[in-house]
Amino acid sequence: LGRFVWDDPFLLENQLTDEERMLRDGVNAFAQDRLQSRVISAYANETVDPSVFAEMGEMGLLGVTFPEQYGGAGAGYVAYGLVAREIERVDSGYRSMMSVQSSLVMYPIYAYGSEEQRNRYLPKLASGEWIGCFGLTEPDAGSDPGGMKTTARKTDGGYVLNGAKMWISNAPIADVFVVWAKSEAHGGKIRGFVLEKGMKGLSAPKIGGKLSLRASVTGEIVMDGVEVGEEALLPNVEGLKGPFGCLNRARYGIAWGVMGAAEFCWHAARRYGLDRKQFGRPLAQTQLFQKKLADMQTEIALGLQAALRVGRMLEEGDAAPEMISLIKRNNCGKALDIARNARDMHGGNGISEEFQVFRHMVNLETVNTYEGTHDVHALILGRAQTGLQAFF
Ligand code: TGC
Ligand code: FAD
Repeated sequence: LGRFVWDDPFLLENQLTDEERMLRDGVNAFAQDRLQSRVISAYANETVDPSVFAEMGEMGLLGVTFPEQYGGAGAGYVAYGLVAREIERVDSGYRSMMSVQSSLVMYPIYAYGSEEQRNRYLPKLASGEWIGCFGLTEPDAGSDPGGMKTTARKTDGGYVLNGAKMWISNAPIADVFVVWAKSEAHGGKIRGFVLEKGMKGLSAPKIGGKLSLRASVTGEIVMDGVEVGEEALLPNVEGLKGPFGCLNRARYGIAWGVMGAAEFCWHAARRYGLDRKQFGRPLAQTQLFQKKLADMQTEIALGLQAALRVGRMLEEGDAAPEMISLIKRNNCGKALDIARNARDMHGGNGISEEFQVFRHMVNLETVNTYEGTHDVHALILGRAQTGLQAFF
């Protein structure tokens, strides 16, 4: 019979290539050294350090799946997932910064952009010299992005954009804005535009009072008659499948990332239970405590195995969006449960910043909501198995 490794029950390790393991070890060292050292104070003070992007860029963590010609690492989707897992083991906000840059900004420019757009933006986004954001959500269009009000009106030399985006990661510090708008010249269809900081009429005020993801900055994007040339339009996609194509990649990365946050919480709860004694014995020697640890171990092992499977299918070109909905929904929901239980298992210490499980728990509330809420992904899966549309 084979051996049982308690923290890697299905031997995920053996299912990775040497290159993937090497990359993972490098990201783990980077995240533990450079990100872990500042996260507690960044979160407490809600300070976002834009130099995190350049540091990630230097490590080759931005756009790992893109060809080297554009500054990427030419790696696969499993490698991308492993990067997300190691970064989110420290904080969901840092993973958010990485995944928006890679999947929501670099991807649409790579997949839907012209060669000029690729050459202008991708290398600087990959190095972290430029920071990107992705504007789909609006104050009145969240789960239903098709209800967006932002418009692009055709002019002689280009377009004029009007509208407002809400809850946009990185927006206040962004240099590059990928925004989605209904274009009159294209029959009201949704089109993507690449805007740049400093354009007249473009602003990105920070959203204050955030009690989650405080190490990552979130803002609005206000477009008040922003004039752009034809070269700002992403030429090769129209309709909602444009933004959804990006979301597929980001949601997939999140499915790995949240498992990193969950692993942190699980290991912390286990360690705490071994160290802390009540009623004359370690908490970890009680049946209830062990049951909770077993549930955490089970859900994480299953969640990682599912993410790996979808990653390999993405690499083979066989992954369906519904598979991604399934793992995004399940892994976020399970990670949130695990973080809440880990918080409880730490007793009073569980609410202290020092033990970090509370921060993970509150972050995961956002991760369960953004990129399609837990319930919206249920409706996507419900539609796929009944053929019935239950959104409206
Ligand atoms: P529906 O009729 O289903 O589809 C409209 C068109 O889009 C196509 N499509 C997809 N294409 C590729 N991948 C997918 N996953 C796709 N899903 C749909 C579809 O084929 C169709 O194409 P066509 O050519 O026929 O027009 O659209 P619907 O309006 O009924 O939408 C329903 C619903 C609920 C599934 C969708 O709107 C949805 O997923 N809502 C959730 C919104 C969301 O995820 N927002 C995310 C904003 S970005 C963000 O949160 C970033 S946080 C990042 C961070 O900080 O890490
Ligand atoms: P709503 O759509 O109003 O949903 C509210 C509740 O109603 C949810 O529980 C939802 O599941 C439920 N609901 C909605 N529709 C239905 C239905 N048909 N049936 C049953 N229940 C339903 N967006 C971007 O574009 N770019 C970003 O970078 C970005 N970053 C974000 C960062 C943070 C910190 C946060 C909090 C959000 C971010 N978002 C971003 C927005 C995010 O994607 C949206 O918040 C999310 O899609 C949900 O939209 P909403 O907040 O409008 O909620």
